[in-house]
Amino acid sequence: MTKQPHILLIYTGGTIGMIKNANTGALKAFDFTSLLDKIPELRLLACTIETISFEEPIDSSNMNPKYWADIATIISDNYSKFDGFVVLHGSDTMSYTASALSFMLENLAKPVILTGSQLPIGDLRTDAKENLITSIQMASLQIKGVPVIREVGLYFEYKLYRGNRTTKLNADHFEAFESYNYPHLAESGVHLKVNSEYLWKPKPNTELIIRTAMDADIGVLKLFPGISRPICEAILTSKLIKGLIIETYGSGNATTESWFIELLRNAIKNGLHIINVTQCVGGSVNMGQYETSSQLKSIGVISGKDMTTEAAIAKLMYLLGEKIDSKEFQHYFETSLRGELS
Ligand code: ASN
Repeated sequence: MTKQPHILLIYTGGTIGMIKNANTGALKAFDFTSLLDKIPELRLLACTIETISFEEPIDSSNMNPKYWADIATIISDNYSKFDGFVVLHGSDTMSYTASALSFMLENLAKPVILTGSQLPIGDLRTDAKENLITSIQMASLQIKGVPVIREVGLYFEYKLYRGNRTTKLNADHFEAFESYNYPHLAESGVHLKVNSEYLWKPKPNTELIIRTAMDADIGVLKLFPGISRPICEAILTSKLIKGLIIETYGSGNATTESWFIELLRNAIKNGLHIINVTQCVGGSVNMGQYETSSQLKSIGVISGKDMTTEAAIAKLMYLLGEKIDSKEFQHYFETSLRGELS
């Protein structure tokens, strides 16, 4: 008999494990051990499961790079012992964590699947059970003893996505996530259907390296018609900031007003890395397609291509944390490292 896959379930918090406070009605995290008692179905799965929990489970609005490093370290410390990892996480910032983990876990060759739910696991109409059970099944998929998923995925409401391609786009629907610029990796229907051609293929014969030195001295500036000069100036001349993501219009367009371009030009000259990411949920930055983006390209703005803002934030923190040389920064940013851009 072949050995059953051994899965580590890492509980960080989120709605999935929350319970209503009877007095206030507010949702609050509760002890993880009782979470498993709520799903006896887990014993029916063709895998063995061990669990590990954050000492203090958190609402994912409190997630930060230190917690990302904790999750990456748990995975790395247990990498040889387990065949796959399922991370239970709040949905609010799950796409950020999925993106960050994808960069932190270099040469990952086993499944790391993030999931959570919109309703707590104890709720009658909960989406938590399906999300949890199918995530464990996805993490258990193997062909001849080799895991099928060998990257950081996000499973929610019948679909498995590449984690660093996702965005949370609905606070109410069970279908809360989407990946507009990359096809989903697998779908759960009557059967689990894996889209093998879209799966990440790790480099063979490499070892997992964890890289947890994220540098969070960054900013995101979302453009809007009427954005004021003094506010842009305050951000772009700040000595504190090392990298700035500008969320531009359409295919990477911005106002051509000279004060704006000059501010960007000077900031870049002073060593600030400026990344162009579109405000659109789908599609790509293509600087030079319109006159309103040609200048951005010529002054050295880096293209975020079709990356989500979540992935761009994680990548910026990661490359800054790795102290990538200024000369190589643009090259690394514009190159796919973990399938985060096309
Ligand atoms: N606020 C919750 C969280 O992100 C939302 C959820 O999990 N659905 O932790």
